[in-house]
Amino acid sequence: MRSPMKILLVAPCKEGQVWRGQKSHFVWSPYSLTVVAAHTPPDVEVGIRDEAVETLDMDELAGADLVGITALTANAPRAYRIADELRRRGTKVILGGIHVSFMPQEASTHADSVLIGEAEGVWEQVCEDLKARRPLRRYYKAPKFHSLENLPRPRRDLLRPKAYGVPFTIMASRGCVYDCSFCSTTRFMGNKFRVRPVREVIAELESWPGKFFIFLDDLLHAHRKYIRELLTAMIPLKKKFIGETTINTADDPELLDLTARAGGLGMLLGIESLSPENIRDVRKGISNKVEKYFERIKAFHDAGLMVQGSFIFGLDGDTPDVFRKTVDFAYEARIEACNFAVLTPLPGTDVYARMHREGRITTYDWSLYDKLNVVYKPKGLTAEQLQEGVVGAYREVYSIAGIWKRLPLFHRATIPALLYNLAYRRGVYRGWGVGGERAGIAWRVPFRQAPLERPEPSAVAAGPPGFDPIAITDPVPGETGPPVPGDGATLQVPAVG
Ligand code: B12
Ligand code: SF4
Repeated sequence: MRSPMKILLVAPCKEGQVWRGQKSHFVWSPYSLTVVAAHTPPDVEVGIRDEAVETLDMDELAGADLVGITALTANAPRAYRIADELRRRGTKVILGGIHVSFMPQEASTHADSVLIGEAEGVWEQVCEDLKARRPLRRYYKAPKFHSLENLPRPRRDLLRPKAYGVPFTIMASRGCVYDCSFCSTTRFMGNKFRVRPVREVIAELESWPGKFFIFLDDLLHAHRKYIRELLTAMIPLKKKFIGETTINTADDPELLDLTARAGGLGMLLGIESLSPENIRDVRKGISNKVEKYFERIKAFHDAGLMVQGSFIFGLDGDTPDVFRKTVDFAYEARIEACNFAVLTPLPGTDVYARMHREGRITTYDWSLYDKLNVVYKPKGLTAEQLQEGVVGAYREVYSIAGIWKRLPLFHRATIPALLYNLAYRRGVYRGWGVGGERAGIAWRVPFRQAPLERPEPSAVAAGPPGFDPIAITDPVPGETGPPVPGDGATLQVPAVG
């Protein structure tokens, strides 16, 4: 009898990543691959290998019938290196995930096959082709967004939960009705919310004996009726969670209260900028009213929820004083945790399309597209000011004095906020990989350090192969094969703005 087909799924971790091989709060279990594994037919053996927590055994991978590798933009070069090595050894490789979905032609130079978009309903076809020993198609792509009902349970049993700082993550909904210019979620997951049945989410949460988990939903509170139902059903579970939502959720204090009663500890809010012009420019004006920031953040605090404020530096309206103003705002509003992101032209976003068109992208080294490195020419400040500024802002808010100034006092969130800040501080002061191969240097030296080297724009190629700035399309018409059945909305291909 022939032994079953074996597929190994790999989560790569980029070189120099400070959390690689560590059990830190920043190491979350790889939800995407547990989802892909769940759609693998039962007669195919499947395993998950996560480079964040283990060293890849290339001999083991080379022995599989197929290796599937996931890739965000920042770790795409690492994914490609693993893929190249395996193909050199004669192993079939398929790439999937958000980066390769927007850059399929680039990806296909490193793999036998590329799965574009979500895997549900398409991965089964890949497995069928493999089992039938048919040649894999160059591209697989679902013609429609798949329904989120009756999905198989993600295969978390293939992971070692003890290896992770955050062993359990879950997604209750996909898609986003907004379309911020720096984000590709709407294009990747659709501009309508798709939600999973409440009972299925609850059953999944009940299967996890641990207490703490993270909602991966981009916009947890978007579908108000649904989230009320879900949060209400969660109360008896007595779990604790954090998630992500928009700041205007504050206008519904009852919902914030329900979130806290359901176990919510805090919410990540995309505050993005203190400048109304920037907010308008990035198309976030519907949810973000700059003049209401203080009162809205206070509403989260009043409900007993911590706020993790996410800010973008380097927007076209930013000038060198943006760092000082933002840090002071974080103190004044007592934002318990701060994320500072360098504006990054990620494939699939309008920012990418515009920067590329304007010739402002200074490197296509994807490993630097981690929102900590400057990869474009900013407008109101220099690349060096931006690079130094983000490092300086991080160092300041996560200094002991900076943590003290933001910590909620005499509040149910005081201890969790302190622990979170200390963990974050460790990441900040250990380097986080700013500067790619020069990982950590910028972070260890005083704030005003020499600018990082950047290639001259003239040295930058016209763009990577198959460059298509924002659309998920059939890269080569006809090569994705016949449509795969699915339901839900059709994958939209927005006009290039
Ligand atoms: C969890 C998460 C992380 C985790 C990832 C690790 C982990 N173990 O989970 C952490 C916290 C480390 C992380 C870090 C970062 N993240 Co992040 N993250 C997410 C988040 C919230 C959820 C990802 C997820 O599980 N989605 C749910 C699954 C079901 O969707 P999926 O991952 O797309 O997988 C589906 C398909 O893509 C496909 N698929 C995926 N992989 C594979 C592999 C194969 C073989 C196949 C066949 C199919 C396939 O099938 C899946 C099921 O349909 C997303 C937001 C989002 N909406 O996805 C952002 C997101 C992926 N992150 C993003 C970014 C920008 C980052 C950071 C650069 C900075 C940051 N923090 O914002 C860093 C980069 C880290 C690094 N150096 O590599 C962007 C990615 C944009 C891009 N082009 O890369 C996203 C989309 C957020 C956004 N809206 O902009 N992130
Ligand atoms: S940043 Fe948030 S609100 Fe804006 S499009 Fe992305 S997921 Fe939606």
